[in-house]
Amino acid sequence: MKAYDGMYIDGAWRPAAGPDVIEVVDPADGQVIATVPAGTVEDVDAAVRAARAALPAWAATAPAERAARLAALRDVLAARQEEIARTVTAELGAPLKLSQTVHAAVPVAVAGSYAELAATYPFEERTGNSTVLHEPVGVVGAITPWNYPLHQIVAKAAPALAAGCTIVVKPAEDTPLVARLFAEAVHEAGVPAGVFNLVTGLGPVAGQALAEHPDVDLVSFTGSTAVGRRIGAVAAAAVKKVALELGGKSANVILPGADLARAVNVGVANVMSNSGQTCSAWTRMLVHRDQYDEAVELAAAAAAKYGDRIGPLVNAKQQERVRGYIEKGVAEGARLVAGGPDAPRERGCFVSPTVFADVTPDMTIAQEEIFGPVLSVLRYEDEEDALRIANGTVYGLAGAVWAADEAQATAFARRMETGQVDINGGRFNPLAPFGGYKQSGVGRELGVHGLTEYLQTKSLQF
Ligand code: TXE
Repeated sequence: MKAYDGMYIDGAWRPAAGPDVIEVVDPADGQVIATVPAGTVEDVDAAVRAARAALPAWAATAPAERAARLAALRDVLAARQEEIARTVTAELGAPLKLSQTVHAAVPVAVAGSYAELAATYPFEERTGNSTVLHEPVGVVGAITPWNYPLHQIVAKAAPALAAGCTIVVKPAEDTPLVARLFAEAVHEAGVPAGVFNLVTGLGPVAGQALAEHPDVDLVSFTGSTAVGRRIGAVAAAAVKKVALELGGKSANVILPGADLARAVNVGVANVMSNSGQTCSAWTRMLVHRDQYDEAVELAAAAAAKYGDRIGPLVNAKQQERVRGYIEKGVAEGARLVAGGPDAPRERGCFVSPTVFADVTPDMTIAQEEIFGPVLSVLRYEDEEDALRIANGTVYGLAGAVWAADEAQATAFARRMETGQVDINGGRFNPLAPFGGYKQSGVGRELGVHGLTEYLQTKSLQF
């Protein structure tokens, strides 16, 4: 057990203002692996002041210099990938292979993409008799969740830095250790003091103080819809900018003629990966009634193969919550074909990979975000019915369409009310914008669209 102290503020690890600490628990066995300081309003205020003081100089740096720092950051993250992967496995519980290939690898790609964008983005352009300047929004307050703990930080910090903003990050209480590693990486990359700051702490204390701080110009939040709504209200009251990346209930639509086995297997893998703790997970599989029974059989078999290899959930609270949803699915009449609300194990926050058949669109498990390894398989009559079901939730974050004919899948995807759709499996693209329609959020992350969230526009008329 290691007791870390200090918050990364103004380029150095400074003692926290108060004595309280947060215990970091390995959810695979319940052991406390570390403690970090629980930041207070005072710590947040010190960090925001440092970010404000550093803003004018950083905003005025040449984009090429910001690009150089981001390239250095990418290189440090790449060099420390194994350490990052082991840290994510310890505090999140993700299997080491997933931590290596996703949790540690994706941030390298994202940091690299912003090194390039900082160098190439037209921060100044001409239109008619005007020069349009794309200037940094200012001081960013970033509040991030634990599910992809490093990615969520990099997806905010990298574009903020590329834009010329300074930033204070409040990471999730479950996963502060990889956030500390990131602060070390920023330091090693030669980012000037005060440009990036880290305050560990509880959401309702440090998170709220950051969202409410009058000297924060933009709050960028990823997490639950309930907290997102509160942060949106706080930002609206202060007329400050806000970006929200919230929940999802994405549809995986398998059209007749698609490669059913592939669509089902990839679909199940998508939901089980990271133990289902992915906001964009395709948690509703939509299958034509003629292929429904076959799809259910394939999905149940695929899920049964995973077992505990998917890893535990992040904490006991999430485990309870997911088990509650599984019980609700059973109570509302869905048919369990894999997994189920098994009793809590002696050790670890595990939930078995679970598949429900005979799920109807109005059931709770077809409407609410479960955030666990739980797939609902729904039946549709025809394409219009599939579209109605796919669009029939308050969310709209991601989705998938499978068809023999790519044009048919694309035509369907165009009619989906959602921010991102994978056609016949898709492939991750760090430059593609990511974010929600409807209650899945406000704003976009990644690529050039992610960068523009951190910019504001000024025009000079001549
Ligand atoms: O989220 P919270 P939780 C969803 C998912 C999950 C549910 C609950 O459905 O089951 O949310 O997870 C900080 N003011 N997602 O409880 O509480 C908190 O410290 C300011 C979807 O972990 O929203 C953390 O840093 N900040 C999701 C962050 O908000 C506050 C990822 C997220 O925690 C705060 C995670 C407050 N009053 C959960 N209260 C996604 N979209 O990817 C908490 N926080």
